Amino acid sequence: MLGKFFHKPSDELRDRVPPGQHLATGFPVLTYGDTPSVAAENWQLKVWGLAQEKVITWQDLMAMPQSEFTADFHCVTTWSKLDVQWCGVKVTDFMQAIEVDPKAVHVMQHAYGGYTTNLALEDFVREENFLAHTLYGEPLPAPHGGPVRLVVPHLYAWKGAKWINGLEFLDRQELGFWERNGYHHRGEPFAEERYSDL
Ligand SMILES: Nc1nc2c(c(=O)[nH]1)N[C@H]1C(S)=C(S)[C@@H](COP(=O)(O)O)O[C@H]1N2
Ligand SMILES: [Mo]
Repeated sequence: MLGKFFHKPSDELRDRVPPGQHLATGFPVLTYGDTPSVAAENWQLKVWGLAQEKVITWQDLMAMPQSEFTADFHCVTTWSKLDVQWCGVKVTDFMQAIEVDPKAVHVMQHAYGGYTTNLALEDFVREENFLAHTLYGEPLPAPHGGPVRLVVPHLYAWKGAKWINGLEFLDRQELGFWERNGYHHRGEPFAEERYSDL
């Protein structure tokens, strides 16, 4: 009886850790290159491509509906962190503020510092995806992508640009930084979509 009682939570935990991943202690920082320094009041997110061009400011973002999120985080370098707590704006709420052409099927995220990462539109516009500005109740620290980053919990964490500053809507798939450098175009952790299949 006792064994059964104590086994269940660990089975559940194990089910949430994708194959080939282990649980990290703390919250590691994974950045290619330098950490840009962007003050919240100077932060801007430009929308272009197959969308009406628009610049979203920090003030604009704060005026959108705010939500809390608890999400698991999986880095393709094999560490995962469960139940990360964030606040921010749901992508589905953000989409209400912009006008995207129905011909758009992909989106490229751009970031201060030049990082890019691509997403199919159906992987971008999902209830559980969000633009995060708060981590564990504190302003998102710069090393973790502050003032604003994207979080896409159902894919490996490289699919969320830290210091995000652009969304380019596209009528075809283009590859972002890691995707051009040997990583998978989609990156679903339970399917271990780690390395390029193209
Ligand atoms: N702009 C930018 N975004 C980025 C990265 C980066 O190097 N630059 N690294 C990606 C990778 S590989 C991961 S695992 C996560 C790491 O987020 P963390 O540093 O907050 O743990 O951010 C992703 N977003
Ligand atoms: Mo990563």
